[in-house]
Amino acid sequence: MIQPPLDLFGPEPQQLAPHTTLLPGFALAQVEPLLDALRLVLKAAPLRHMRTPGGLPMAVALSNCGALGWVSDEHGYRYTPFDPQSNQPWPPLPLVLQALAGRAAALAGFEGFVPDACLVNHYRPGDRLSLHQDRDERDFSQPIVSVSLGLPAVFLFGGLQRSEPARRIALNHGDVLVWGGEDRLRFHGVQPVGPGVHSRLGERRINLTLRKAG
Ligand code: MD3
Ligand code: FE
Repeated sequence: MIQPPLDLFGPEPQQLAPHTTLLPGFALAQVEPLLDALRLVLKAAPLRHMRTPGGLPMAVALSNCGALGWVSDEHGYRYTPFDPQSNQPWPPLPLVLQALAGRAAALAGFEGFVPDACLVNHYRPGDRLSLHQDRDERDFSQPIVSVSLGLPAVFLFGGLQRSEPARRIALNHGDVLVWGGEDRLRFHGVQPVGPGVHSRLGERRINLTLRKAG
């Protein structure tokens, strides 16, 4: 039997929509430096369950790094320069993460992307993120870059209206997704993470989303 050549770095970029590119395994070569940087970030700004404006705690635990961080509380959603838990600035955006996001964005056609905010989403098996739009950033012409680590997840890739049916797309450890342009305001979410133990991260999925918020 003829075998295809072994592709150590996964398949080619996948164009999911005109301005949405999945880069399978793009972060794999940087996982250890990323995790080292993340450890420092979470030591300074621990993961926490933020409350929705309705008062309910979110299933996903989150934190931030960069000049701006996203917070949710009884007053609503917003980006702030200070961690309300410590009244200190959010930890700086690690260079390894900023550089990875810049390279991924450029590959997807967004040159010169310089993020100023990175949300850290932490999922345990069973945790989900319901369908939403990301519209708290100032400039929707700037893309968002997401890095998935740990347990796999199925993300819901919807349309510009909540009522449109969503496609289901697998996101695996090391995958990077870039979306911008007309896809920037698509509804999206994450299905409940299935049970499992990832060889490096254990019983968790971590998603980093890099944004230009300010
Ligand atoms: C863009 N995070 O933090 S990122 C968020 O995996 C957030 O933690 C998710 O949504 C997570 O705001 C998803 C990847 C993603 C998935 C679907 C999309 C980005 C998308 C659909 C349209 C546009
Ligand atoms: Fe989102």
